[in-house]
Amino acid sequence: MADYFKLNPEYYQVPWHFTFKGVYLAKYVRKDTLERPELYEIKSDDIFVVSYPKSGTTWTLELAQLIMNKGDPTYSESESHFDRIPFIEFNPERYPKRNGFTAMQNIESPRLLKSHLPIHLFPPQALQMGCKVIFVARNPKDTVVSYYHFYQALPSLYGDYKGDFSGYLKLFVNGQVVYGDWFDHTLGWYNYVEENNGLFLKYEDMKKNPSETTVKIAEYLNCDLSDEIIDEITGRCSFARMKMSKLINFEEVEGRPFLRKGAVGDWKNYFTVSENEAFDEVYNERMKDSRLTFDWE
Ligand code: PPS
Repeated sequence: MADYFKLNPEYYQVPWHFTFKGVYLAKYVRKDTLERPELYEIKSDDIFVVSYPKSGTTWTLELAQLIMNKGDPTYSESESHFDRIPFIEFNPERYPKRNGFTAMQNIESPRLLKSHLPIHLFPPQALQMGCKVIFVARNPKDTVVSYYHFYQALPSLYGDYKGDFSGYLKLFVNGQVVYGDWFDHTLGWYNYVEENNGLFLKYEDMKKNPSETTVKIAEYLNCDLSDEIIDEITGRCSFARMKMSKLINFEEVEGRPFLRKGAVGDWKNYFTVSENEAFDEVYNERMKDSRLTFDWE
């Protein structure tokens, strides 16, 4: 990386951030369950959708929930996405109803659960019990662009980031954003999922082959669905339809839509040529021992 992404000493910090086991986090992530993950009462039939933020989590969760309900949208249409699907480590002051730890105790099994925790902070009993894990990853260039917008959309979670994209990219490359280093996060989960029969999805493949993605998730969750239901679920989870839904494209995001562009390759509108070259250098170095690859457009 040489010095290209070197942070200056006054770089932006989320005012309420903290670091736990090397990972940059913010206070909406519960500390007690990081320190004592055994507090989570995990059940062996729990199903987790895990990701680095801004990678297609909401999309994957909507697909999984409709699949688990065999295409019946009644439950998915009953309340907000964020109230239906517990986000296990989430504990926002502003939205107490969305406290994931409590919410996960109040839904029926099999429970569909969301987490952005890196693997070394994830409740280990869930892995020991063999819970199903779907990990969704997105190429890091589009991820950082989406995260940059999200920081600005939610000052109540991320503070008052007023810098430009170049400044944000530096934070991201240095792991100084909430949930930390993208490379460690993604590779940690990739290695686990590959070795332990999890399902590894890539946002770019989901965009390219949406029906195939629905089939893959259905097979992983042992749900035998007709082609008609697969098509119905895939259609309901299209970007256009999810963007229109008030239950998903939620209103609290301050003036910016949660579902923004939903595209592959938007990074080209943000990275300069030299940022792109420097990022590729970092990427090639950090990914050199992995078989994991991404599409960029
Ligand atoms: S979060 O807040 O971390 O859980 O966000 P996450 O859901 O992981 O990622 C948000 C980005 O995914 C896009 N998105 C979709 N793209 C295509 N199709 C569908 N159905 C879809 N649903 C969500 C969303 O728009 C965010 O990406 P950007 O690039 O910002 O648009």
